Amino acid sequence: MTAETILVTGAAGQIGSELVPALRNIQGHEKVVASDVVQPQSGLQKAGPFEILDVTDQEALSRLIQKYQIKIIYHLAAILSASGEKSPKKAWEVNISGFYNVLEASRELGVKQVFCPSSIAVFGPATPKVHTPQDTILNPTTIYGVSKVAGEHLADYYVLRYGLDVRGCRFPGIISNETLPGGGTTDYAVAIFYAALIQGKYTCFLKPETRLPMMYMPDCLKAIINLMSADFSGLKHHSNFNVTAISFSAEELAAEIKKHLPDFEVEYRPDFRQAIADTWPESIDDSAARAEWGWQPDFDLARLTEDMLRVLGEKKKQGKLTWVIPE
Ligand code: VAH
Repeated sequence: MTAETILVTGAAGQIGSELVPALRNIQGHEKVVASDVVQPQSGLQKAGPFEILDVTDQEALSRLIQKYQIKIIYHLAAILSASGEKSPKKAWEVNISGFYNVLEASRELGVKQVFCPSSIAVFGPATPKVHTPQDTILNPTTIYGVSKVAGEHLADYYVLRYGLDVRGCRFPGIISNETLPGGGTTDYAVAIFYAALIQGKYTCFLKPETRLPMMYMPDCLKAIINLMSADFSGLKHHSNFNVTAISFSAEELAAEIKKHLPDFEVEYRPDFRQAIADTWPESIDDSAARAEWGWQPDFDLARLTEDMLRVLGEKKKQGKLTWVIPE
């Protein structure tokens, strides 16, 4: 049987820009259609099919699914936590109406599998902060978190009502070195590496003691690919698996970087994103993912830091490490 055709929405984003190449290596370049509302920074469109797509346009989405006979959708298009607080209406439209469009088009047009990431942003002030359980109180305080809770329930409705194979993970902060993230509260943990190499100093928008669950991109891709390969009939959860790899505070990350760059300095100047981070867990219980589909992360803080500085350091040597460090 020939490999089934995949659609990735939000392909120009932090996860999409690395998931598309990973899927193309597995499925074949012509079998993975990348899409986004903007042209990607990386060469995604040169390495295989790329389409401009606004997921809030249900007709355009349906036309794309029919044009390529899409059978699997990785739906990554979303407005993240910090950006969402600046534009709640747009966040709801993209995160929920967009997801509804994907589920409805999948049901109508014979798409077999849908992946949509959820987030630790579904948790809130009433959620246990340490070793946060799989099944617990979800009282998010951001529109992003609200949209992800709604998305989890919408996905499970499509599983129960229509038997659609929908899967998702509640990702922690994702750290990566391919495409700069945009609009996230955990983005400090990416920006700090660029600042360390470009300026030798970083102004962190969270307090030094702020501890959050995090994951390196290779582990994020591993989780997505492994979950989507699991036997659906063996899953008790579907759209909302807790997954994590590490938990660290901003000052612990800074100290790990200083082991490699001893002169690196960090100043802490919390902004509105501190109030968001304060509502999220410090650590996550991901035993359900480990039990139901064998989840197991590979990168700890030391290995992540070493790899980030190696890859970004190489880009710096080639004169390709550019980024406007927001003041
Ligand atoms: C954000 N990076 O900061 C995303 C993520 C857990 C946080 O969902 O909004």
